[in-house]
Amino acid sequence: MTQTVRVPKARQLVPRTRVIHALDVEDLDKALTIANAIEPYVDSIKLSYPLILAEGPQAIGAIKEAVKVPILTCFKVADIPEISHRIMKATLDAGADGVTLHGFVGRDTVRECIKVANEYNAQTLVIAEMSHPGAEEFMQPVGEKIAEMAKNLGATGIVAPATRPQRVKRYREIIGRERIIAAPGVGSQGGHVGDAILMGADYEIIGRSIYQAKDPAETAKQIQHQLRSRLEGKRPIPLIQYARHDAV
Ligand code: FNU
Repeated sequence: MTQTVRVPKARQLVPRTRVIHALDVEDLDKALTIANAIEPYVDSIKLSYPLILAEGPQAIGAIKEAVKVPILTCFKVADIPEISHRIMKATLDAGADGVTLHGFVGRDTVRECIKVANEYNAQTLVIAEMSHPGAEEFMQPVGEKIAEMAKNLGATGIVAPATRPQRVKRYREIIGRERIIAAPGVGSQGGHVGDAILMGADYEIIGRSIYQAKDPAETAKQIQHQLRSRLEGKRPIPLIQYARHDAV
């Protein structure tokens, strides 16, 4: 008898608030409280090693059940294709709607990850250039090639640094309007709210500035106001699929 395998349907990223919250706390109860409180002000919640190593992969499903927005996992997959395949599958089976993966490992791994993600209708964000200063050393010189590869292999989008908004602009030129750009580095890493979006990013990823705040929900709300007024100063906030890279 053949068994029907139930493939979970991934939630899709939709740009409403243009903020992805990096919920890098290490306690599930705390994560659930924050996730519930900040949900109205974010388009997605991104989970990573701090929470999953402390609470196990079931934390992905627990957070997903508590909110309606898509859950991204930021495991930054960077292994040989065979192992990356298994990491992707395990992550998506645990309930992730999208994943980050590294591009520097090359197209065979990236292709394999995208193939697995497509089976789940899940999103893939290929890291082209990271946001910390050290990324200028090895990643920046190859970042544009990585972005090009991600585009050609059909990734959902790329990760580019909000700490260097001019680089975001360059990456938008490379990947065109069909792919998304998520930009971490806002707040704690020094990037200003709105800079990356004005340079063509679709989303800004914000972690510590929200979850370490005294009142994460109030802070996320204020960030949303700040973002809207910054974007409105330039042009009406475009709640469309893709940001325009020629906005400034
Ligand atoms: P916050 N992150 C990042 N830079 O910061 N995935 C990258 O280039 C990248 C990331 C993640 O600084 C980081 O792991 F590819 O507290 C963290 O989860 O606002 C979040 O983005 C930034 O968190």
